[in-house]
Amino acid sequence: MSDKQKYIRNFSIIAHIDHGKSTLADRLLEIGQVTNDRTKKDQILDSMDIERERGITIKANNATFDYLADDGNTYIMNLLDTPGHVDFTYEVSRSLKACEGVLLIVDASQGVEAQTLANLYLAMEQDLEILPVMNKVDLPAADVEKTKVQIEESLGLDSDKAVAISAKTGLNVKEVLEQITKQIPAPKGDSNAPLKALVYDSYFDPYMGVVIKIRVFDGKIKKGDRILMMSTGKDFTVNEVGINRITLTPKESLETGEVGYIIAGIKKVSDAKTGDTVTLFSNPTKESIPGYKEAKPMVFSGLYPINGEQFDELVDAIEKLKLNDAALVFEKESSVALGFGFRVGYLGLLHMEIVQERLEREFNLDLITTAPSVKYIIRSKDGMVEEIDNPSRFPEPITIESTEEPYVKATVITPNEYVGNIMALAMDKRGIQLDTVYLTQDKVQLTYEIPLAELIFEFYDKLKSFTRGYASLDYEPSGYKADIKLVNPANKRKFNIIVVGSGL
Ligand SMILES: Nc1nc2c(ncn2[C@@H]2O[C@H](COP(=O)(O)OP(=O)(O)OP(=O)(O)O)[C@@H](O)[C@H]2O)c(=O)[nH]1
Ligand SMILES: [Mg+2]
Repeated sequence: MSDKQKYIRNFSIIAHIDHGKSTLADRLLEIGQVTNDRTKKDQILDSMDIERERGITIKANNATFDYLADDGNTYIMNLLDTPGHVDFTYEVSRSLKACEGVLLIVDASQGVEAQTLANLYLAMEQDLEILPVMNKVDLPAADVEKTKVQIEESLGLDSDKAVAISAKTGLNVKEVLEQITKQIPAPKGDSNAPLKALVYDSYFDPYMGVVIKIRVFDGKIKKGDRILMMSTGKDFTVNEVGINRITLTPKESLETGEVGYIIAGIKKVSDAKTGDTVTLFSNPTKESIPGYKEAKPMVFSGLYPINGEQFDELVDAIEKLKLNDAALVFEKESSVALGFGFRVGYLGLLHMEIVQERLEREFNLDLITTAPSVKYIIRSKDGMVEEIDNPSRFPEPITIESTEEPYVKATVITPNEYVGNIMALAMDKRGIQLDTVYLTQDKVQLTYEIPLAELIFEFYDKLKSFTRGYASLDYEPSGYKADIKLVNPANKRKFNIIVVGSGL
């Protein structure tokens, strides 16, 4: 391992929503002198307007800084800040592939929540080093001792390792960096091997074309190199390589273990695929890096330009957005009332809202979406099996033999005083209880199997109001089950809502 490689640390910051990831990133970037009194602003890595207005991260973002550690060595730190909301878990799993370790933040005034666990499992699947960090200790409600118990008992991590910090005031934040240098391993990889780099994200810049974010696993890449994109077989010449220090900062080269960006005159967005492997044209690596699992859309809706003449612009816009949002799935469709548009698959309702808003803002379009729907499997009486996510394509009920609908495994974490309310809500939403685990004396984890259609349309809002905002929710697909409501006349109401909901 080269000397330089020994002092590289790549880590993601992961946590439940609002536990302070982006605020901690701010403090780390101050220490790394990437930002200063003049340039700093709160949650600086939340660079999109929508993120700033809503106060949440929706897009993973990275930044690189130098850190002079107490051992006298200067480390190259690359941090990846990730979103906490369940709809954007795909961003987290992509970021993790570029890292050797994670900071798992737990808000010490709230304790372990549903996405704390979900994100912990993602990091464990990737075999990453996990450093628990207790945040917000400046708050009067913070309870460090109780949080330590949860870190031990619910997360199964060593709480002695957990640093207690305030990302807001900066208390103990430097200690987090020291722990990163000591606990998170340097990247492995062979600097003499042929170039092997993973495309973990990209975006379209109107001036520079496609900017590709990469993690170099073997070899190195520099300006002037002729590169090969392994999944498409296309080759390009590198115009610029560099690192992100809030602004893109060109460098001579990117070497084994580093995370940075390349610009290679790629104009067509389909030529830069997230999950692809970049190698050298003249000396390619033999094996590509296993890419990402495709994100599975959960919710579908139609997306149409209000002004039909904007359809071509929408085609261009949605392809460019896909570069920066690998979870987006779409296909062209048309409707009598709305003309030409797209059927789009999203990871959840917030994702749906954000996609529409980004297309409108970033590409200056006026759009309408049709009511969201999940994907049903319909078996008709003549033996046909169809997957239908568009309510307007539902066959006549009389021709239907049976239908199946998607279910999810939903995990709710709640203070125990609300357990009764949640059970009533879940029953009302056709949930099947699978498990109840006491995480601590006063915190319970309930697991349900519940129809996705019920979960996305009302469950979350009701859960929040039934528990005064204290419960948290995570979910993952768990397959299809018979959908009784379509064939049972007593449940016709629901069927009507979905069909009427299509409206257009
Ligand atoms: N009192 C206090 N507030 C904090 C601290 N860290 C973060 N906050 C506040 O908590 C809120 C959420 O902080 P963010 O940094 O945006 O949280 P996040 O984890 O990045 O949120 P998502 O990216 O949306 O998941 C903000 O209002 C912060 O000011 C802290 O140490 N103490
Ligand atoms: Mg954030």
